[in-house]
This record gives sequence, C-alpha cells and structure tokens, in this order.
Amino acid sequence: MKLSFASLLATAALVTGSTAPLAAEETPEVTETKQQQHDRMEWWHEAKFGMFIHWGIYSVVGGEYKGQKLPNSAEWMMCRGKVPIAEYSKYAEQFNPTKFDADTFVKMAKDAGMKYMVITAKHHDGFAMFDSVWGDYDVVDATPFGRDIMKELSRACNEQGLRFGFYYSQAQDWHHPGGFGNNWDKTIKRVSSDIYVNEKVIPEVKQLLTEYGPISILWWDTPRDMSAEAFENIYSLKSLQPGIITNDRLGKDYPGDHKTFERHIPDRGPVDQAWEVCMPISGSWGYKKGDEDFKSTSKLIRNLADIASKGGNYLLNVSPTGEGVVLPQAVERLKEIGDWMKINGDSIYGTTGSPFKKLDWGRCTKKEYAKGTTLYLHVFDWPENGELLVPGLKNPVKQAYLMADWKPLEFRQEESGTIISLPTDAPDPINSVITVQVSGTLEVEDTGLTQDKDGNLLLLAEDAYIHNNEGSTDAKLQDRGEEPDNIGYWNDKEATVEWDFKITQPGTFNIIAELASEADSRFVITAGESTINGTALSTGSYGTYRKHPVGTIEFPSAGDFTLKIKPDSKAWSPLNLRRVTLVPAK
Ligand code: FHN
Repeated sequence: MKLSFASLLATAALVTGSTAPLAAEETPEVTETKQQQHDRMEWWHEAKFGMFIHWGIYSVVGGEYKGQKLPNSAEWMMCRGKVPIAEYSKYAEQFNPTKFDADTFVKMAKDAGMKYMVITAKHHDGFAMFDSVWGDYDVVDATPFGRDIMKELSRACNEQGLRFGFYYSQAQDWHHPGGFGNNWDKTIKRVSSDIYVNEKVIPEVKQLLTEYGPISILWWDTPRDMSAEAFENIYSLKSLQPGIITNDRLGKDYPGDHKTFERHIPDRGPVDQAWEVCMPISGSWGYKKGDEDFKSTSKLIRNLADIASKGGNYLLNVSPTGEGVVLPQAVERLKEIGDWMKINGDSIYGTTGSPFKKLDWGRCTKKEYAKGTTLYLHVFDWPENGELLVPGLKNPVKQAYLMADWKPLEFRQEESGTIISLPTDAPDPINSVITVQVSGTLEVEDTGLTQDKDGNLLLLAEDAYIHNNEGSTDAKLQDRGEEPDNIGYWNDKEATVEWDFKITQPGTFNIIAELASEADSRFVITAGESTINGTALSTGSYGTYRKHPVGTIEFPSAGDFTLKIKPDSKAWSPLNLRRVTLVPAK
C-alpha cells in the first residue's frame, strides 16, 4: 500500500515530534504488494470469526431516555433523544460495571471459537472507554468504575491468544465542538473539524496504538468529509503498529485492508478483496433494554458457514450491560456456537470460498493443497433419501468423512457429480459437516442455470443474486413456503437482481416476468449486448401476480450470460418478482 509524501511527513512528525519536513533521502518509497498485504493479513484470513463489542455509558440506561425507548440502536440514544451534552455526560457518573472481568469476558469469546476482538474505544458519543490523554471525559476519570477497560481487555486477549483491536469513530463525535453529528445541542461553540482531529483524534488514536500493547485491528466508522491533511494525519497513525489491519471506513479514498458489510450477508463476496460482515447478535449494537431480537444459534452458525463459503470473515457483536456482562441469551448462543466449533472449526478456520455457484442443501468451504483439496460440505438440509449430490465435482474423490465421528462415507461419481451416501440421521440438526478429499487441481463443472430441452430458460427468485447497497437489506428473497418464493421489499432503487446462466440453444427469446406491484413500475433489463426498457403495470397489490411480456432478447451464440434487472430510478415503484422466463420466439 503506497503511502503519500504527506502521510510520511505526518508519520515522521508523530514519531519524532518534529514537524520539520523529512530530508529527501529520508523519504523511502513505502509500497506493499497484494501478496505482502495478504501475508500481513494471514492471521485474519485464518481467524475468520471475531467478537465485536459495543459498550459505553449508554449501556447504563440501555438506550432509554427519560423512560422513553428511543428508535435505532442504543449507542445512538444521545442523537435520537437529542440529549444535551451536559445531560448525557451525567450517565458517566452511573457507569460502574462491577461484574466486569476481562479474563472471563475474553474466555467467553475464546470458548465461542472467536479468534479476535474489536471493541468500541470511542463511539459517536465521544466518551472514551480508556484513560484518554485528551481530557477527563473517559472511563477512568469520569466514572466510579475508574478502571481502563481497554487496557484490561488488551492484556486478557494477549494472555489468552486472541488478537485485539479498537473501533474508533474518527469523525462523528457528539461531545467535542469540532466533531460531526451533534446538531441538537445549541450550547456548542463550534470549532473546525481540523481542530477536533488535531486535538482529540490524533492524540487518542496515537495513545491507543502506543500504550495498549500489540494492536491488530483499527476499525474506523461512519466517515465524513474532512480536510485532506486530516485524513492523511489520521491514516498515517497506522504506521505506529506496522502489522495493523484497517477497514474501509476511514474515508472514500482509503480502502483499507478489507471491505465491511453490516447486518446482512452479500449474495456473493467481493472478488479478490478481503471482506467482513459485522452483525449484532440481537437487534441493537449497544445494550438496549427490551431488545429480544436475538438471532437463533442455528442462524448464527449458518451465517458463519455462509460467510466463510463466500470467502469472508464474521464479526459478531455483543452488548455488555451497565453491570459489565452480556445477557444470558448471548452467553447461551456463544456457548452453543463454541460447541459446534469444537467439532467443526477446521471447516471454517483458514478456509477459502466455495467452488460451487449454488448448493441446494447447504454451503461449501475449502482448503487447497499442492496435491489436492479438502472440501468441507456444510449440510443444512439433510437429504431424506440418504444421498448427497455434490453437483459438477469432477475430481477423483479419495475419501469422505463425517466430521462428527470421522466415520468414512461411501461415495460414487456420476455424470452429474459426486454422490455421497449418508446415514439416516444428521449428526447436527443445524449444520453437519462432511470432509471430502479430492486429488489434483479442483475441477468443478458449472451446473448452473440453463435451457430445458425446448429452449425455455427459467430464472427463479431463489436462484437470483440480489445486490443491495451495503448495510441495506432492501430487496431480499421472501420464502413463501408452499407458494413460490419472490424477491420483495425492493425499495432500494440501487438494488439490482441478476442471474448467471448458460445458453446452449441460441436465438431470439420473449421475456416474461411474473410479478406483482401496487403501481406501474419501470426497469431496465440487460443481458449480453441487449438492453430492454421494461414496464410493469400495476396488478393492484403485492399479492396479485401477473405474467408480463416485457420484450424480446437475442442470444446469437451459445455461452455464459448474466441477465440483470435494475430499477429505472425515474419511474420505479417497488414490485415483487417471482420469476423471469425466456421463451424461444416463434
Ligand atoms: O453508527 C454506527 C453504529 O452505531 C454501529 O457502530 C455500526 C457498527 O458497524 N456502525 C455505524 C452504522 O453503520
């Protein structure tokens, strides 16, 4: 990663304390190749699974203000409740998490199979959960607890072998007069964001990176426009911990080491790019009274497998209360995940993404070696007929085992792929893992979507890739049980839907879309060289479906294609889509 001259200067100033420009011969070219970056991140790619912690003085009241449950996540209560600084700061006087014990907390993460921990050192409220150099608005000086939580957790992680890192809200700060985001407290005497960065962000982050032991991760959040100098000065701080990994949320020109997805799992991971999904175990990031929206253990374990099967990491968040512990619902889930990881952890740690486009019964992760590959088949839906088809797998299979008991499994290889004979009952109702050793370079035939013998091509909702804006969950598959599934909640005009398929019988096709909408809606369909402007007239309701002919499309030759549907932002109205069918034009 190439550091600019300005950032070299800023680094030098930080390290030497001098602001004198570096002499020409002192400004070494600092570049990092993709391979060097991958090597630096090797532990992160091996780890796959980490604990996120949102903890602050908002935890004292569980996001409630004057008895009012505020909308949004609890750590946003100061903003949602428009709580004046003078009033919000008083929560610090009640922050006394006497039940907190760093060793116990870290052991809970470790026993869950988590390999790294990222905690909010300073969130948007500006309160420091460490002994800040900037002032006394921190856990040591302003609370009856009086202990440096970051220092205790850093030590415990070091002793128990977990990597440790900080979340730091570098732009939003609702306490400092130069921070972004506080537009409700009229007592603030505004200063520039440069002043905020120079007098608070730089000193605090420098302190976190030099006084808390080895720091492996710096997790920026909610970037805002700042001066180029501010960005460079903040960015340069990472050189204080040479191996540190940063995310893509410092600013749009700072991609960092990995992309971040929030609360939802992408249909497919970014290509050739490290990425991580962060997600609260319940509904709120910070502890929120009444937040019962805990994801089931099944959902959490399947999320972990799903993310790993796409090549990503999972950063699962817990929310300590004002007493310094997490709720029993979270403790129970973490223990159950840990029980699963004790048996199946090798199917997650150090794996890479699936070679299969889609598996009806579950997911696949893999480890490639010089002479072959180990496939880890994560079976969510145990086949009733006792036979598991691994579609398109062409390599000779050497052996297959259930990870639960290492009993060898029978298998045979056919034109359609490899079929593994399974016992009647799944060893794990959530996710039973089968390891399959294959020899040679992995060879998987694309068994994706293609035409039937009459040339028709059926593109179902459940076979679509749905691309949302990061963080949004607009446009998602709705499982309708007995009824056909559909893509719904398609409110996001930027969300697109696409299918990959193979054309073996070229020609001209009529496109028929089966959809339901409350208002007329326009969209654009692209496939190959063709672009079609489609219109769907209202069907009267989201439950009334009609098959709309939306145009014709030409595939002059056989091959692999993608058909994409994108809302026409000028005339879009959300619609529910069950399927698109391409029928050969007579
Ligand atoms: O505003 C924050 C939010 O409070 C939380 O910290 C999440 C975690 O990724 N990040 C921001 C929302 O994207």
